[in-house]
This record gives sequence, structure tokens and C-alpha cells, in this order.
Amino acid sequence: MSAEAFDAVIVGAGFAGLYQLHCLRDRLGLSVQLLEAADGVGGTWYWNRYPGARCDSESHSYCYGFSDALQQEWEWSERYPAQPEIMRYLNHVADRFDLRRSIRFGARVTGARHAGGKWHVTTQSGEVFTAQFLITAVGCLSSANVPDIPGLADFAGDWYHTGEWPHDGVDFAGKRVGMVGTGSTGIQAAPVIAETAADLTVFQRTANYSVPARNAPLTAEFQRWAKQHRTEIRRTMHATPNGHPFTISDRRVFDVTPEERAILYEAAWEKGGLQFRATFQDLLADKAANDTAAEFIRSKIRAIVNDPATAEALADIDHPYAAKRPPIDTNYFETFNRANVSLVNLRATPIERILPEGVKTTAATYPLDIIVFATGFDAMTGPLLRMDITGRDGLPLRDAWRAGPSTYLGLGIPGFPNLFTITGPGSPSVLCNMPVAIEQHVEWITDCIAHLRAHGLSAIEADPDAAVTCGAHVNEAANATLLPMAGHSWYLGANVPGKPRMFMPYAGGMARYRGICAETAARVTKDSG
Ligand code: NA7
Repeated sequence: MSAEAFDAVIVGAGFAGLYQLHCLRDRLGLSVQLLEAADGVGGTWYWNRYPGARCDSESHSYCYGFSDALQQEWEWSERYPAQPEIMRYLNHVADRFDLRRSIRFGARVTGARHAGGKWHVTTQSGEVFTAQFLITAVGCLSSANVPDIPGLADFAGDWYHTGEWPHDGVDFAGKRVGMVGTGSTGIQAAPVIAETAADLTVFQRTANYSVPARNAPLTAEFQRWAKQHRTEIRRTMHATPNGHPFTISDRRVFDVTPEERAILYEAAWEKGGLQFRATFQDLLADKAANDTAAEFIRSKIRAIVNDPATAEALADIDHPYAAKRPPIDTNYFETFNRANVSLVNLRATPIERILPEGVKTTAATYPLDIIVFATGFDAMTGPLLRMDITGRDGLPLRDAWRAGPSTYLGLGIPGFPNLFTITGPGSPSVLCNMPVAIEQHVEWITDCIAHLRAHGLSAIEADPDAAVTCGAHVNEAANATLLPMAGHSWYLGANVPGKPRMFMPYAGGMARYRGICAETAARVTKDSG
């Protein structure tokens, strides 16, 4: 089959791919082909259609900032956007910027090989596209992790992973449902599933903190305010470590009395959302400080959940607050007060196997009609490795990353010329409000490609020594926080058996990272300009 030739191929039509396409095609005038496995735009939101799917970033910050007109015309309806609303937004963006004509849907990339100074990108159906530049916009959480539990193939009912949810939905009415996993996804899904299922059994391996989201419709007054103040809001988002529209307090936990602390935590709990973390500046740096937040949340769990044994199992949390991605919820702990909901503590009674009729733990068999796996993703590296990328001199990415991902700034990989990885491992990505991290990467890549073309340079490639230094800095940044203390988190790759343990996202903060990238660009420009 003959290959179609482009200046650039982009993989993935989520937030990252759509904006990258707009920048390269409409700003730089490149010929660009975007390849997308799904039948529509949306990326992670295309696949994650599970009950209760909603973003944890506030809607006025979970959107593009590059177009004033887009920001002015789009109206978010709730404090946190639900999956269907995000899909409407991204479809609107695709139409507004006439992006669809450069997107090939239903085109899953199965291979990308660098040879003869070009990338040769192959799709599942055997089509081949060549390009000077290859940009992966495949997301960090897009490779579903279905646990390898013995007997799953024999289950007589239906089972689903939340990250690959059927597009026509799942009817839980009258069904006995089991849900495995209590991360952000399970915590969102359980209350909604419980509303229609005959009964819901939640299988919990690691108990988790959660803070109320306090989701609500946005008032016309707030919508007006957010539009009028979009410049200041974005300035705040760019100045904070995590890209959210709120600042982290400069107060430390032990600067205040226990009584003052209780009042501050109570106010943060009432306000709800991810900014609970921002109540004090040292919550993620000092274990004793963190313990006070952890204990506050545990006391809330015990107060909300009526059955003492269930409350104890839910509050028996083994890691610091926010060392794993902190969920926010709508009635998660309250759901365990429903007569049709029960909790199985897998730490006390692990799953032995799945039987045709349900889940068997070491203590009992739970008859089920449906199993929902809210078991997360092969995060960050999974979506890249499953594409079978081969770099210079036939080097497979799988071999280059055998001991864990090695990148320069999460943007480039030694041995892989002209490959750019949007929100790749080593960049803030999942530790940041994603659209902020994405826009910064897309703009950096666009400027870089513009520079190469303006100066007649054919290729750019990460320097191996720089990648080693960068990896050491990623480690150092993580070790300055409590994040590595959650030994089982997907930040470390610990949720996927056999995956190398390495802290993958950059924990030094988005604002600092933005500065490092700008310095790198200035150096490259000076050296090559
Ligand atoms: P997460 O945060 O990885 O959570 C997955 C959950 O599934 C977590 O509670 C896991 O327990 C549990 N899990 C995984 N494998 C198993 C097996 N084999 N048995 C029992 N329980 C298991 O994924 P989410 O989808 O909730 O969230 C991902 C991100 O999406 C989130 O952080 C936001 O950024 C958006 P464990 O903790 O590993 O013991």
C-alpha cells in the first residue's frame, strides 16, 4: 500500500491533538494528518462514559485559553463539567476551527518507525502515513488496566472497564452489581450505579480519601464574572504549581492552633473540591502536617457512614492525603448508608477468583450479574508503548524504556528524532490541570517546529545525557514531596504488574517547569539560530 506524505502526523484527537492540529496546520501552514482510533473527537472523554463521569477541575479552568472568542462564546453549565458536556465542548472546538477535515477517525496507530529521515506511521487497517514530525497526543490515562483475575473469562454475567464504557450505556436496573476499585473513577461511579442497581457491592483494596466536590449549576453571575476576569484567572492558573484557578495558602499547618485548623479544614470541606489541598502550603511536604488533614477526613468518614465496621474499613487509609491522586465526590461515603450497598474489604479478604456466578473472596462468594472494573490505567507509558514505536537505528521504545521511561522534559526521547510526546512522562501532566499542561506543550512544540523550519534544520532529538539529568531532577522533585509514600500509586507504575517502578510525572510544579522549558528553547534557539 502506498504511503500518504505529510509534514506532521499527530496521534489522538483529545484536548492535546486538536490544539496541536490547529497550531501546526493553521498557524504554521504545515500539511498535517491527525489519526484517531475512535469514531469521534474527545480522547479520554470519548472512552470514559461510565456513570458519574465528570472532571475534577472546575469547568471555567478545564478548557482552552488560546482563543478569547472561544472562551467568550462557550457557556459551562456546572461547577465541574460532566463527560457529555466536555464532549459537546470538544466537538464544538473541532467544528469551530474546521479540524475534522484533517482527522482520520477509526484509525488506530499500531506502529511508527523512523527510517530515512521520516516517520512511517501504520494503522491497524494497514494504511501508512509518512511525516517529518510525529506528535503523540495519546493522553496519560487511556490504556485500560483490566486486572488479570483467574476465572474472568468464565464469568456468566457482563463485565466492563470504566475506561472502555459501551456507548449505548449499561442498564443496572434490577441487577446485582460488583464494582472493583475505589480510585477517582470508582468513587464517582458508585453513587450513580447504586441509584438503579438492585444491589451494589464495592470491592475495595486500598481505602481512599475523598472530599465533597460540591458540584452545582453555575449561576449567571459566576459565568459573567469568569468571562470578565479570564485574563486574571489564567494568570493565576499559570502561576500555581498545579494549573488550577486557586492559589495555595502560604500558611503552614502548625502556624495555627488546632482550633483554628479545625475551622479552616471545615471551611475547605464545605467549599469542596481539589482546593482542600491548598488549605496549607505544607500538606504535601511534611508528614506531620499531612496527618492533620488525613485525620480530619477520616473523622468525616466516621461521622458520615452509619455502620461502624464499614466506616472503619473506609477510613483505614494507608498513605498520606493526596499522595495518590485525591478524588472528589458527590455522596460517595453517604452511598454506604443505602440498604442496597455493601463494602468488601479486599485487604482482609482478597479476591481468589471469579466464578461463573460472581466474585469469590477468601471469605465468601458474591453472586453478581455485572462486574464493573474501575481499576485504572497503565498510566503515562502504556498509551505510548502499545503503539510499537521504533526510533533511529531500529531502536524499539519498549527496549529504550525497559528500565522505565527516559525523556527530556517529557517532550522528547533520545534515539527518537522529531518525535514529540505531549504530556509525556517526566512532565507535570497528571499533576496539573490537564488543559494547562497540554497548551504549554503544544505551544512549545509549535515554536520548536517553526524554528527548525525557519532555519532549515531537518531534525531535533533529545540528548541522552540531558535525559539522564532530567530523570534525576524528576526523582528529586518527587522526593521533596510525600508523593512517593503511596507505594501502590499509578504515579509510580505500581498498579500494573511487572511495570518498572519509577515516579513518572514531574512534581516540581507547572510554573517552574514552564520556566525550564522556556530556558531550553532559548538555549536551542541561540545554539542553532
Ligand atoms: P486508579 O486511581 O488507578 O484507581 C484504581 C482502583 O482500582 C484502585 O482503588 C485500585 O486499588 C483498584 N484496583 C486495581 N487493580 C485491582 C485489583 N486487581 N484488585 C482490586 N482492586 C484493584 O484509577 P481511576 O480510574 O480511579 O482514576 C485514574 C485517574 O483518572 C484519576 O487519578 C484521575 O486523574 C482521573 P489499589 O489502590 O491499587 O490498591
